[in-house]
Amino acid sequence: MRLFVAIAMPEDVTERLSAVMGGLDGARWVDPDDLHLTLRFVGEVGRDAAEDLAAALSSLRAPAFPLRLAGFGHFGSGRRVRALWAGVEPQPALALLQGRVEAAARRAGQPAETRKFVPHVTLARMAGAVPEDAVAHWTALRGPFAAGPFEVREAVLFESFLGRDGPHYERRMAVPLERLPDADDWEEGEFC
Ligand code: 2AM
Repeated sequence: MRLFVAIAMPEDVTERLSAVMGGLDGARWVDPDDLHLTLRFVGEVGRDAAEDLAAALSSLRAPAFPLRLAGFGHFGSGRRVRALWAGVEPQPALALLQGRVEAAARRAGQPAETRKFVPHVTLARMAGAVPEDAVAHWTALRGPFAAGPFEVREAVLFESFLGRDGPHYERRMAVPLERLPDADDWEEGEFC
């Protein structure tokens, strides 16, 4: 099975992102329900490796945190952009979570991820040769972009199915993040 660990986007952020998606020739837009921020791509693994990964993830501890999306970016350059994405405001707790997910993957026997972590939410992958100018034009038309903040309360292990209409993802396991007690959550009398 093909696995990755990610943060799913809440509905209001999905709506904000869907509102800007479209209008770029050659772009294959991600299904809004599938929008996510990848923490660790694992790739194709057998059942034993998947079970080891799930076990390592189940012992992961990290705090919940607020996350805000901001701006657009892309991978690839010149005459060939590969992907268009929404960026993420710097958030040390996100880097901490990503580091712990990476450590869990290593404990589960996965090879180290050598690429630098560039947090992003992919909006479109390019079907043909889409030049950087076209992407810059698309970005300029949309003006400044921000969404959230929203509270990241879990990391999710997803299974990816590659189909003719693009990939489709299913949740396999949720890793809850630790929330600091919020005054609003306390029941009356809890302080005795
Ligand atoms: P992307 O959004 O930048 O394409 C599931 O495929 C997720 O894992 C995608 O969000 C994808 O990132 C990410 N990913 C990272 N490395 C990948 C790889 N080598 N192949 C496919 N997806 C990868």
